Amino acid sequence: MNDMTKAAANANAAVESTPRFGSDCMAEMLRALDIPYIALTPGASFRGLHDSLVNYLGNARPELLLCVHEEHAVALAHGYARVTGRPLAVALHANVGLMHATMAIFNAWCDRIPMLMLGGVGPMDAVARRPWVDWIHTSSDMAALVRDYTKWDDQPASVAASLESILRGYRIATTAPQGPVYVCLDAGLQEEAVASPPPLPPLERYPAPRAVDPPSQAVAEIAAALARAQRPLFLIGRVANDRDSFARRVELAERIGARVITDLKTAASFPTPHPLHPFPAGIYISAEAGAMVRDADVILSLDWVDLAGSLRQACHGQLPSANVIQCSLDSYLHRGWSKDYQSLPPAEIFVLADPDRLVHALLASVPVPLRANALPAPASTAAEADDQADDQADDQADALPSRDDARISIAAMARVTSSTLATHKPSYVRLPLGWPGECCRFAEPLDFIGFDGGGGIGSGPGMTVGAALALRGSGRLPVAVLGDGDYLMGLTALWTAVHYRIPLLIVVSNNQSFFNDELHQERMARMRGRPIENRWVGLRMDDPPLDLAQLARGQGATGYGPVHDTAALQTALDSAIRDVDAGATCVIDVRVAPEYARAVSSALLRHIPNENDKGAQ
Ligand SMILES: Cc1ncc(C[n+]2csc(CCOP(=O)(O)OP(=O)(O)O)c2C)c(N)n1
Ligand SMILES: [Mg+2]
Repeated sequence: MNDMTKAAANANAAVESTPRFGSDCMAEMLRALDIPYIALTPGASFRGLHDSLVNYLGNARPELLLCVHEEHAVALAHGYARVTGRPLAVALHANVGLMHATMAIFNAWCDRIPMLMLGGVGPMDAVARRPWVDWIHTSSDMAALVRDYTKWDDQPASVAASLESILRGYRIATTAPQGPVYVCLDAGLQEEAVASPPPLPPLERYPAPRAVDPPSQAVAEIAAALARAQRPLFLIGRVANDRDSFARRVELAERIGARVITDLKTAASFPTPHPLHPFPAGIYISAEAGAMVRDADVILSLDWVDLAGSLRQACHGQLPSANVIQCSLDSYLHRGWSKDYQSLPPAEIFVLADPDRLVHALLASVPVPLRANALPAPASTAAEADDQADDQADDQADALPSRDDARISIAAMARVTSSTLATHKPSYVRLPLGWPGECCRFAEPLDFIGFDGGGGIGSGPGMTVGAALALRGSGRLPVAVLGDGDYLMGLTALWTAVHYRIPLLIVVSNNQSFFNDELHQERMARMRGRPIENRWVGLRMDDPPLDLAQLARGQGATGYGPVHDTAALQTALDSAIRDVDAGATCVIDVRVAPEYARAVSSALLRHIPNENDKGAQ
């Protein structure tokens, strides 16, 4: 019996066999869908459902995961789905709970994460409302708060309709392109006594829709284009994380002899040590990877996030000379409010298909290797080498007075951390912007889980807990390297990990600042001829210094640090690995120097000039 089932057994279960209330039926529907957990922060708008989950289903399948903030509940479901590909349910209290959850929902939306969010509202029948609180926590259109960044929503008006709505929501959330859905359950319906409960819809009559293969004509054209190509290049973005799909991508790249670029916004999708993957993955296209983009004559994008932006970055604002093939279903989700669909990509061939299905089909069309060996990767240009030298010189010139205490460089922290963890099968849930490429060695799916989707800081701890829950018992060590800002915004998510005995390791890259924005303030000051020494004002968090390890210990986790040098980091890592192996939730506070690699800073701060915008940098 694992800890979660023990927790379920500990509940004073008076499990009944026949549903008596509307929410008993709703809870049964969740069980029929085989949803293992429902993350929540409690609220009276779903007290009926809460009671049914505990006292009707016995707090098992789904089992409650108590979170101390709704943002953590959604982030947890996000991290879980990143690992398993499967949705969790999340219960969100009327108005205020949903409001708390919004940033995490936006992250999940941008990351195309399946999630079944259940809200409470009302009672919609005003006569049944309690004074005051039911009125402030009732809205005419609750889903309006999140409609622009959810895939679908509903507020069913009967118990029977609620069952259909939950089933439909599950199917929509899990159909590609995936996304979070929101079903708002009237508190009146949840609490309604049902004399003759509506039957659950028979799931075999409502199967998941079958995915469609890419059109054979398009597959033939793409296969021919790749066969003709002299310097084919794959950009691998949002794809499946199962081993078979991973292996098929390798097989296809080898048969075609295509070079490959992967990305840190998405999970490990191709072995980075493979000779066809010559340069490390990054959040932005590196100078070396950019040279490969410019050198390529055919580019196949497997749902690369921000294809147009990456091509423009690589080609200095110009269109690439290569023919571009885009394979993505994402345009099915594009809406007006959010611009997370990114710039319109140029593509001679655009296939509206699941990228892994295209890979599958191409393997059948390209049965033999087309090229014996990997193409050598082109060197970056002399101009780029000069730029890099200038950047290094700038680094010297720009250096601000350092703070008195000793700090580790991010590169040194990364080297020690990745080499120490290498033999413990780490799954990196998150890496910070300054993490050096040479420490991103991802040989298998789940070696790296991905990013947050929407750039919403504070999601790191919650996503880590969800990913670690999914990885529990897998033999992998879940590890997240989080900025101190991200950690501080989301740290009470750790309580859930401690409470449910979810082992994980968080290494905080603690520069005692929202440092990303120091770079922006420095840039503003430079552009306006103002003192760059002030770049830290309103951003630095060192007076008083925050005791990050103590904040972990305060929640029952194990906290190490602050560590100021690599020897102390090594010692802390060795102990933390033993602790995590024994089931602990661990945090190491590492004091790092405020710096990113210059190339990262440049990509972060500059928009890409285009032909009409030569002056702006
Ligand atoms: C919710 C939210 N607030 C503000 C920002 C703007 N922002 C982007 S990066 C960043 C700094 C994050 O600090 P930290 O996690 O410590 O990372 P660092 O840049 O210091 O490495 C901020 C505030 C954001 N992306 N999300
Ligand atoms: Mg920071």
